[in-house]
Amino acid sequence: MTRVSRRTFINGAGALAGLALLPRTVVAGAAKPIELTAKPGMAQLLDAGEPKTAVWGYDGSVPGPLLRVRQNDEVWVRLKNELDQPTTIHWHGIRIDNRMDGVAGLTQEPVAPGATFDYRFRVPDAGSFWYHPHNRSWEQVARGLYGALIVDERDPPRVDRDLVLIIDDWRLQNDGAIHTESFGSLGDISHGGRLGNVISVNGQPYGNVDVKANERLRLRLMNTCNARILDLKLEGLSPYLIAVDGQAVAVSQIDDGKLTLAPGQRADLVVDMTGKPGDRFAVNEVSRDPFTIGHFVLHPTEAFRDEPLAAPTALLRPAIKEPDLASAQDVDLIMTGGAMSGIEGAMYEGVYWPIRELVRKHGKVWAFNGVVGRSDEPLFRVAKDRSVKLKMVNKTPWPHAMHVHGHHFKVIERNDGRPLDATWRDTVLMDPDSTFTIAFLADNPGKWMLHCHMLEHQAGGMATWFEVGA
Ligand SMILES: [Cu+2]
Repeated sequence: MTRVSRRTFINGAGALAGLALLPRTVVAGAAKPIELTAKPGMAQLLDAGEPKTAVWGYDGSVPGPLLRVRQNDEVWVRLKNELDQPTTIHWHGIRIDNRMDGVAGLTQEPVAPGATFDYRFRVPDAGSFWYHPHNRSWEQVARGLYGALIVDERDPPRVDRDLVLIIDDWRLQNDGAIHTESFGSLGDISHGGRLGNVISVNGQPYGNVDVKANERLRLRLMNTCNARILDLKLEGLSPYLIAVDGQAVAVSQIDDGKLTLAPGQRADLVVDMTGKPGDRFAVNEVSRDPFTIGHFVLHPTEAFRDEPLAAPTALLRPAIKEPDLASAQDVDLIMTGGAMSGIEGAMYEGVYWPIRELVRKHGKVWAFNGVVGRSDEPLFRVAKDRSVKLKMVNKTPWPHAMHVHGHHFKVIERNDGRPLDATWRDTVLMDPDSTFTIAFLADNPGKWMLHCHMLEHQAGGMATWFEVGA
């Protein structure tokens, strides 16, 4: 069963409903906390008339409430856990106070069922971020625990509408229920991760958006899939890329409308609905198993304006300090393991295991520098305000979405033939058998995760941490 394929056909024939807004927008920055309750809920992920899906969500909804705050303001969220297992919230991409980073067992104890935890932090960067658990995330994110955190610029660019589009995939049974038996399956862990068979946009079956000709949208695209790399194409449109992983970039026009988002990544686009009344533009996923995610549906008679607006100006440059490459601390990270990789064995919990036992006894298949998962010792320690040059060698036949906590980095060397750019990222997609060197200034003290954001790879061993001195 691949609903992903079937949906392509259904979508062409079905009635077009407008995409609802995210369930609830909460403006943070107040004098009292916003309560977010992690709890079970129901979502209509399949078409109307088909069964609903029992999910876990923040306030029971998928996605969770859209949190909105202005740059440099404070977010104060009181997480209440009404699940039957411990959880946390990680604020993906925020250069955050380490105590608020939400990594169970590293920056905090997991929040027990029935307990609460207050997350209180300032947001230094404007942009598009998201939040999700960092405890059993391969299960908790797949069940629907995620939401968007938008940090508004003090002087936001002029657009007619600002839309968050959160794209997720789900592995559902025919009765609409989440396929829970395959959580943590060795097949997923050792291959490309848990790939769903149903796509949702903002928790709905399709991302159809009613627009008018020459309307200008800011689209905040987010990939919250456990493991699916999204090769998106805005058919017939030429969006401007204005930010990546929340951070402003030099404005560039994407002539063919194509954009790749690995799990965890975000892109901000400014897109003009350059067409005539009645036109439709599909948003397609164009990789090996193509499908349609939604359409922009232009009003049949009315235009928003006669001509599209002029190209947008760039957002303010990120306030991130450049690393000093000459004095940087060099760190090597050798990534091994996975199916068809020929790894012989690795260290796990202080003991060397041959690969067969590692798999059979522990369900682990990946290693960083020969070590499976997070151990007591960090991958490296670095003094505060020293730069780090991290050379990541992917010796596996699989792509990986490498994510650094607490810092944004630049890719300063890559051997996959793609050009270097000045983009600040928190997550970077590495091809199989590729080598990337990233650099950042370690200016945020604390214990920070470095892991693959394909959540089954993370669970299967692709996770480590580093420590920035106080
Ligand atoms: Cu990976």
